[in-house]
Amino acid sequence: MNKERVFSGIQPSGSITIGNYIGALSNFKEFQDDFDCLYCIVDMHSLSNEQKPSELRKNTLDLLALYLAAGLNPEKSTVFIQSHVPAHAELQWVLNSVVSVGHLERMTQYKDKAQKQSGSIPATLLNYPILMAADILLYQAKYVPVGEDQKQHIEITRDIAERFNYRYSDTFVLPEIILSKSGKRIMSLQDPTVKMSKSDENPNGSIRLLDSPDDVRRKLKRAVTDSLGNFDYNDEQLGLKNLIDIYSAFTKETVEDIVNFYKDLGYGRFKSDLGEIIAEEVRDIQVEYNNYISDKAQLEKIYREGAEKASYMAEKTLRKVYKKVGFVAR
Ligand code: AQP
Repeated sequence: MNKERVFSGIQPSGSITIGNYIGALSNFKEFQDDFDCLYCIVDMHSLSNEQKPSELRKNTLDLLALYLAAGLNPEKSTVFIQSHVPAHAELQWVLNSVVSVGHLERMTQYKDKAQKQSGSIPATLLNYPILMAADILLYQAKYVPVGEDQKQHIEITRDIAERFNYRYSDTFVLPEIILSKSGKRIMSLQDPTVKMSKSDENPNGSIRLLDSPDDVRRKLKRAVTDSLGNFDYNDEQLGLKNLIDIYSAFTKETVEDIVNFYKDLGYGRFKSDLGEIIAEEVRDIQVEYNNYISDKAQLEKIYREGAEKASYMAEKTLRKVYKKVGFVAR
């Protein structure tokens, strides 16, 4: 029996954070045995923000090594780099024709990120959701494990698929989001009203998977909480609430158990314990990461084979799409 497909990706637009890890990467391996999984490093998406070429190249290979360090097995999952499969860009072009500019301009992520641009807004930022739809629809993926911030992008992907299917007859599977059980949205350690992001310019706002254990502890110590001194989980104490979410994501303990345990011990002890918990997990990941990143030949073999497998699946969908829209077959 054919297994259902899972697709997800992360942009190498910086060094990845524990937000990316909790919301996405740490969940990827769970699907490997029961689903046909494709995990992509979406380097083309990174061009929605200015990138230094040498950093983009480094971050892409780092992310591949981190995928492997986090338990992705290329024998089970297709692990590849987006720009190695031209069908992503080709399908995106076709899908442009079923999306209105107005719809793209109403996307929350576009509005947020456009506002932060100091100069002119690159068209890649506006078109980002169409490329993301192409990524998913190319592989007829049924499930997409992502963080909560991507919910609207999955909705527009379904919308695009429905419009295409309506106009040209049934072609695409409608994908569904899978949110991680704990920590759907991890917030900045310096401002708990904004999402923790890898492109955050404040180095203390996020913990990176490649941060040293000492940096992890230091950032935790500096994390913004409040002066109420009341160990509780609520919307008046957003900094503490976020740290409890992170604690729960790393330990799998319930919020209730965490609050009960720390309510008499105080913020200081809680932050210091959390620093140790994250530092330990990050250290384990880094041991694996170092093994992979030091073997460039092996990384190259993995991304080449991944691109070959992904291209085979992608081309099949693209041929079907080209035929339906009326392109003459080559
Ligand atoms: N703070 C977060 N909490 C939970 N999940 C998160 N994700 C991102 N931030 C958080 C999830 O990580 C996956 C990869 O995201 P992406 O790289 O494709 O883009 P993003 O959501 O824009 O991530 P960043 O870190 O905020 O990157 P930049 O700064 O480049 O925009 C997705 O599944 C996302 O939900």
